[in-house]
Amino acid sequence: MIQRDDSIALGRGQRPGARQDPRLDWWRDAKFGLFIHWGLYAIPAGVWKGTPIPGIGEWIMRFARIPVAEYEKLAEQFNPVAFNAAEWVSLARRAGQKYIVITSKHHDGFCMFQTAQTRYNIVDATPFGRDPLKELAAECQKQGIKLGFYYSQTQDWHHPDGHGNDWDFDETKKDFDGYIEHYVKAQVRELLTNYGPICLIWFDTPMIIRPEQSASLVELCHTLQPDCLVCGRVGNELGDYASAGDNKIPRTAVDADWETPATINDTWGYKQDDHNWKSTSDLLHKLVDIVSKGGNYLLNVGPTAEGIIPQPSVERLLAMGEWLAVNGEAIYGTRPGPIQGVEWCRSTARPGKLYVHVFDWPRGGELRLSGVNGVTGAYLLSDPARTPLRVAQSGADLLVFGPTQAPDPIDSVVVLTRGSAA
Ligand code: JFZ
Repeated sequence: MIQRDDSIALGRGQRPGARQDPRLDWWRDAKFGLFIHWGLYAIPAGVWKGTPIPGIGEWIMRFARIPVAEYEKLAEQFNPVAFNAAEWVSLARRAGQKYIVITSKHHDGFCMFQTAQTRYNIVDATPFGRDPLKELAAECQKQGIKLGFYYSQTQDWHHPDGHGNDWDFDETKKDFDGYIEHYVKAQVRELLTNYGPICLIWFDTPMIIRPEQSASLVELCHTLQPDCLVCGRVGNELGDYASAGDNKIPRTAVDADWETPATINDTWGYKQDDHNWKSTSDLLHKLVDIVSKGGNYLLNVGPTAEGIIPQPSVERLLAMGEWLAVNGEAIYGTRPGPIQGVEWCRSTARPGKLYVHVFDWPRGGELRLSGVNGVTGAYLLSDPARTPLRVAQSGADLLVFGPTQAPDPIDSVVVLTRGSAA
């Protein structure tokens, strides 16, 4: 079952009808991205001193109230020698994903990039000594995938003035303004200066950030790289596009620029005990459901401390890529179609064509569609010969006569041509 929810925070630039900004054109067409949550939390992988810690893995420092002095030591062991930027980027490409968003700094404050603002970073504090974001940036350029950075601007449990750590630091004595002004801004500047073109910055959990602070972060990003998009979680209803709640899909089509960030299992950062993998069918249905409502799907993987993307994630992404290799025309560059609110199918559209995504193929292969008109022909997207399917009008409904067996067990796409496009 698809979980539905209407909780989309629409920012100023994202009000219905506001899909005008051409800087988002690529993003509106991309539909599917790879989210990567990777950091020191992959070492404990959900278990601290022998005790499994419930909840999402990248939150272990807070959930177990681990003191900075103890958590910091994880850096001395962090040596992900199996990390291979070319393989990660190639996985995204083969999965049919058009952009990658990776954690540059999550709430634990550990920097997965070289920064002059703290020695608490992967180059200076680990035996690994390499900058994986540099390597990913080079590979993304090479393989034609866009790269964006997740950056936790409000929560930082390592910085004495960052928000969220009340077990080491006294929240009332924090200079949060100074932290934003001198630390966060300096790091955003590094991220948007040292890694080539960055497609977006994915800020998160705005919490206590004030409107003028959110606004100045947006401005900083746009000044450094005018084409860099800013995720709505920068806070205070700002940013270039809206973010749905994690794993949440709106009930109906939303005429705004929005994205659903989602897990493949139940955690973002790697957890050794989380084997609750969603099926390929569920993941593809979610992608299609989201695209049919006008959104993007940012699907997460949590690599291990060795730098390996868990095999169950790889298998599912590749299976999605196989379906997309055949049916991508019904996803990329499309807009929501006219058939909405029907349980057994979804619809996407582009000028002259309407794509009916059939999740539950009807007995006998006879599709009854309401609310479509001007149809001049029909064929299965998976059929290279485009053998015409018989169509007939039945009152206000359109009937399409397909094969008796579902052409695809997950989503069979029927193309309806309209107007002059034959
Ligand atoms: C945040 C993070 O705290 C989490 O670790 C992860 O990075 C995720 C992608 O984002 O968690 C959230 C943020 C917003 C909502 C839920 C979880 N929300 O709006 O429902």
